[in-house]
Amino acid sequence: MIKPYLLVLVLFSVFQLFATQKENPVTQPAPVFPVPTERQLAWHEMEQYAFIHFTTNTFTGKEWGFGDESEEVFNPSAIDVNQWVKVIKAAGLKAIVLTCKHHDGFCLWPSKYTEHSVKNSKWKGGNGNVVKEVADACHKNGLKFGVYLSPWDRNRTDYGSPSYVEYYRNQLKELFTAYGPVFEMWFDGANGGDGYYGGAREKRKINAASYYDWPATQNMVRKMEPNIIFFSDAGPDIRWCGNEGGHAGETNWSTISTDSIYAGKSGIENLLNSGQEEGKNYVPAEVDVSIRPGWFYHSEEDTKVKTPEKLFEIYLASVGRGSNLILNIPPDRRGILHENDVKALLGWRKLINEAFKTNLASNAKVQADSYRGNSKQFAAINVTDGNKESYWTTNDNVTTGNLIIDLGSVKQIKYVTLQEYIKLGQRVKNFTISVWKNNRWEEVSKGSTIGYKRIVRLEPTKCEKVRVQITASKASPLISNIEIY
Ligand code: FUL
Repeated sequence: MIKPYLLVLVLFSVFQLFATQKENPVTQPAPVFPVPTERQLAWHEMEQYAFIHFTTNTFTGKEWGFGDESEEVFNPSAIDVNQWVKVIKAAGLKAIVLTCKHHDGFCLWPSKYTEHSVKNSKWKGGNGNVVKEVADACHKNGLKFGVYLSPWDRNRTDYGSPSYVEYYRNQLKELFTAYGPVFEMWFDGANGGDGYYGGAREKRKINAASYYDWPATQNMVRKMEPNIIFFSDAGPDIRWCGNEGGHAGETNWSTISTDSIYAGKSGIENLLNSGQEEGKNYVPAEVDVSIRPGWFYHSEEDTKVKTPEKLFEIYLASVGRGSNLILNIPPDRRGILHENDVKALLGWRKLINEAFKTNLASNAKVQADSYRGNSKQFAAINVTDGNKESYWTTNDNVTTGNLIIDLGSVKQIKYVTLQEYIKLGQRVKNFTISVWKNNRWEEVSKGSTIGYKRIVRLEPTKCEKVRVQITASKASPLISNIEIY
């Protein structure tokens, strides 16, 4: 017979246990630093947008104008930026980044700081303004607008001296005050050396690490546009992916240590392509590639426009590896996107729509081998609930785990999309995907990083269940989304 005082003790202990559990709900994992900023998170969600290269090169047939081109050559016969916007939107792209000034120094807006601009062209009798037209059309039609302002300027007499940096900053003031909001500022480290330079026609090399004093320029721009995303080889917000061929690294860390890299530094392409697992800064990669061999329109490349299939491969190697894609579509001499480019873009969109039409994992049953504190908040079901704010994760000391998605019946599958909850840092180092077939698990793919998004293409296969195994992670893995197509 149990003694009454013992019974009281047991009841009291049980009560205490519940009370402490109530006081200590399962907490979310600690962040793994560095973590993305709010503006980087918003940028990730854009996934893909357009690049537009348009200037005197379009009319001279060059890729890098020398800087001595007459303003008069810029004369599109039938410019229609609404056509650009319409096609770009239909292709699923979310923004346009425009070459407001390329290396030749010609400005697509009537800058008050130079004569080398549209104001001295024949186009619209010198009263035209491409930047304004494009910014207005974007903002009116729900696309974001971004600027490319080449730091290298082969036209300017004072390129290489401090006054040029002031000129560059003045132009940024013009652009950001008159044509905002601007979501992204694109600048590169290209400096081929020689140029017109106001008639000097010589070679000029600058010290890319110090000449432009980028931190001061960025502070100035950030004051005008607090949410601006700065692109350069080295960030600070997003980095170059290290090539212009359309592919982020198979292993792609959004983390990298930027203290020793700067725009224009050579020999860092591989580093930029894969990022660094232990990188001290969060600087995700952007993949820039042109739909044609060149960045500018050349009629002889009309037959060399990338096919929808090639563009689809690029999509998988960029967006499908956790980067954003900036796809260049150069307007022709009429000032519109060429028929062949339009056809390729729309064909590409169709391929994406077909491939990712029905998510077989939407609201599917999921099982995990373990989940954090056995709390519903971190259970497996969070990966198929369509809510990007919810995620599956494990206890602090557990850095591996598996999720089994039940498709309900045998289905043919070809793609698996994985997403980490990156707000608390990119973590996953390795994963595998297996399918349940002939009463056993068959491994069908393995990969390294996931990050914001990873799209895995499989040999088409039929199965009823799919298993995603996280085999290595920096800390508890946090998976917010799994889709299966
Ligand atoms: C490079 C430039 O030199 C090319 O002309 C092009 O603008 C590309 C996007 O960036 O660095």
